[in-house]
Amino acid sequence: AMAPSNKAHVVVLAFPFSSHPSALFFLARKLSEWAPDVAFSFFCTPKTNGSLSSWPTLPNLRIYDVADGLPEGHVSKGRVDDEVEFFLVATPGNYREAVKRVDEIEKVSCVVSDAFLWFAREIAEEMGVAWVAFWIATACALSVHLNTDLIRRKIGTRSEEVSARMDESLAFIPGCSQFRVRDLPEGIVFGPLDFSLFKSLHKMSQELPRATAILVNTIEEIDYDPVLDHLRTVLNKCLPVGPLTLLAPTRRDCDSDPHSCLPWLEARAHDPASVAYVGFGTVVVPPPSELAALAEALEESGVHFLWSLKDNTRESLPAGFLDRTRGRGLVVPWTPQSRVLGHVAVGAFISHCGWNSVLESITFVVPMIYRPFFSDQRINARILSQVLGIAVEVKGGVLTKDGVMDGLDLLLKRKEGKEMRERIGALKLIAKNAVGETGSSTKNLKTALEIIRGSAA
Ligand code: U2F
Repeated sequence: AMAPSNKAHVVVLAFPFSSHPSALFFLARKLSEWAPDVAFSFFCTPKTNGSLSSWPTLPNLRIYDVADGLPEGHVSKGRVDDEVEFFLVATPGNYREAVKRVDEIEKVSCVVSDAFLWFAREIAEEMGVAWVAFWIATACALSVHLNTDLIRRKIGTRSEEVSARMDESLAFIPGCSQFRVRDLPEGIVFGPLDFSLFKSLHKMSQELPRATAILVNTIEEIDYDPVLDHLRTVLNKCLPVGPLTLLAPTRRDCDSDPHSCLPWLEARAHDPASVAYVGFGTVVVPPPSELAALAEALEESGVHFLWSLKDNTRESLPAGFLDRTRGRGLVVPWTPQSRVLGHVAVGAFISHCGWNSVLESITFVVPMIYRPFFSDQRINARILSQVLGIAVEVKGGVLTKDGVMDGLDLLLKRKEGKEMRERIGALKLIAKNAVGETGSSTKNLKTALEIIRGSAA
């Protein structure tokens, strides 16, 4: 082994599912660019690390594999939950071993982790260094997780009692009066509370107050003050550093376009804000009946549309749909979403309200029609419609032909759509300022870097 140096060495532990690893990788890259004198070691599973390898390398950012816990010869059934389960069984041993190995070569001075990986606190403590956590979503979602025990005491966890209280407000948590029990993520008072990920998130809610700082992928001026104020009483330091997509604009060059979505959109450039973009992120699979209803709505509405649809769900489309809409619609398994939303032709976004998609809708000024499915998506949706006024729920809460057609008409044709676009335009400026040279997110990220670097002393 090399002689230990006094150089700061930060290990970054990523949670390997959905958009978590790429968000943390953005952050690690940004910090690496800002602090060329600090060594960064990024840890994730081999599959995810493989997908990150298309990024240009940085001399002070190295990538290491941790075991994914999958049994030998495991054949994926495409169910993320199974893979999460195997992965969690392998934790924290997989990260601990991998971190110990690099620590022997170059002394670790700080642990940065996805907030989901609560055991990073133990790993940091064993090495006598600070733990800084990263929360990928809103301050509101973070707050309801941190208040899991309180919510359980107030609402209960027996399904009969919870279902009777679904419409009650969460006003007993500061800043959360606009949310109802039904908006909560699964695993707090409803859903399979004994699912390993939910148990892990409960543990996270107990550990996060011990982190030196929590970075949140949100914008100080957009997420509300009462929620952030509350978080600051519970956490040692809470630093909004979003939107990461704006902080790392280099990503746009890496978003390749294998299915030629951009040239297709370019042919519609003469008609600004006329195309509907459909995308439900990386994990949601809408039920077949809803996919069929959505297809019918797109067909009957006559609008041009671009749809990011996983190949294994294509069979839910009505017979002949692709032929009948050829030329007017493009259905592909993956799009460079940021660049799509950034294209002038796109005017509406049918979305599940994943937080990254929400930030992209703001950044590229495209109003949403939403159909949230799980996790923090209902909370995000509620913020968009009740607080910010920049999105509409699909009528009835599930994808129906009439509901989707109505939403498309509102966003693409009616004055309400235009007004929403104006409101988003104002938010976009706020977001852009936040990541500008003297903006709040930039300042917070600099503070975070000082904390991360300072722990080297
Ligand atoms: C989970 O959400 P997802 O990862 O499913 O969805 P998003 O947060 O919206 O992130 C999807 C990202 O993938 C990109 C897109 C987003 O940056 O631009 N993408 C793409 O480039 N092309 C495609 O065809 C499809 C997607 C979870 F389900 C949510 O509840 C959480 O809010 C979210 C963040 O924690 O993670």
